Amino acid sequence: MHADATLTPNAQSVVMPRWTVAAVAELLARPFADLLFDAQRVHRANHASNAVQLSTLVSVKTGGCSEDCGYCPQAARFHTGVDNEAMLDVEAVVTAARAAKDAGATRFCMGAAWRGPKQRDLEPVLAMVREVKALGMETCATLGMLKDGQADQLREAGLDYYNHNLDTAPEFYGQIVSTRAYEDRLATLERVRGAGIHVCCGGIVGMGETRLQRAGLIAQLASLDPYPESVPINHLVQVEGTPLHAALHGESALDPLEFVRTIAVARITMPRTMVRLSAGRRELGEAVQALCFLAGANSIFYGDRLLTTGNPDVDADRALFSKLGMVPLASTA
Ligand code: SAM
Ligand code: DTB
Ligand code: SF4
Repeated sequence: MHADATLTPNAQSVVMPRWTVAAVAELLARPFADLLFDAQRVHRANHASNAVQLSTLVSVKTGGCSEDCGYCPQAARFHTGVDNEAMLDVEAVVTAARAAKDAGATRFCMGAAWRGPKQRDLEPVLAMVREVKALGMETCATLGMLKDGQADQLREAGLDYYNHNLDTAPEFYGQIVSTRAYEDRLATLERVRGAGIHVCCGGIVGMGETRLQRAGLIAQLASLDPYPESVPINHLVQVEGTPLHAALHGESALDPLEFVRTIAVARITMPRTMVRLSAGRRELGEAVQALCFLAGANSIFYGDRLLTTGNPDVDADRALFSKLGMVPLASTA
């Protein structure tokens, strides 16, 4: 597929072509129709056209987080109206997973508002993973930074994917989060890979980053070796009380076409990955989402809630798929 000069990254290795920030920035700057055309071509060469993978999220431990991620309603230090709740019990999670499966989701992702799990926190999550896996669903968890051995325990329990986002370019990260470093994220991703768990890793756009910084995020993701199996691209959901809410930050929302470009570039640089249209779908509306699918997105978070914020309801998504002639992807579990 790299025969076309417009799709050629700066190859540093025969096995894994490396994408430089400059090469990704060049892609982002292409005429919109050319970019989408190439993204759709890469998409069709690597995936079923018109198929969308459905992942449902549940927050198994909400709020009270010790970290200071500027976008996040669950950080204890921001006054967002999200309370520090107790962990859900295993039965409640299994009930939610069964409902998600019945609604057509193939993957179930369990999220926790932690810097990382303590061993006593991990035990109930391992039970959740075992039971959700037993339903015949793909399992995913996002629990923050993992210590040595924790990824192996998750793998043994039956975890298929671990979500851990790089979120933005390395040089912008310090302006968004101060309680941990980019390198900490990369270290957890290595532990996840080392344990044989599939990597789900993406980021957020619309946080006031420059286009070059968006290119920096995509270049980082595409240069992970191998690149992630799933790449969630979130559009910042501005939550009142967080530092990145416009009222405090003064940032205007990102141009939706720039969001579509980011999706297209993720597709081109990571041809085989599942590009997930993630947070912010409600705000994007149907037309922009349709452009995102054309740009190569082939997965969504499906269900009425994300973790603490809203998502299009299941009926609205079904109606959208029907309008677009799209069909849910069958389970690969
Ligand atoms: N605490 C764990 C961690 O930070 O890795 C897992 C849960 S955390 C909520 C998962 C991801 O949700 C973040 O990395 C970020 O990409 C996304 N996220 C959180 N708040 C968001 C918001 N307001 N808008 C868009 N994405 C958001
Ligand atoms: C991801 O990249 N996005 C999801 C999931 N992984 C865990 C989370 C989005 C959270 C949006 C804000 C909220 O609902 O709290
Ligand atoms: Fe905590 Fe994760 Fe939110 Fe950061 S993104 S404040 S680590 S829940």
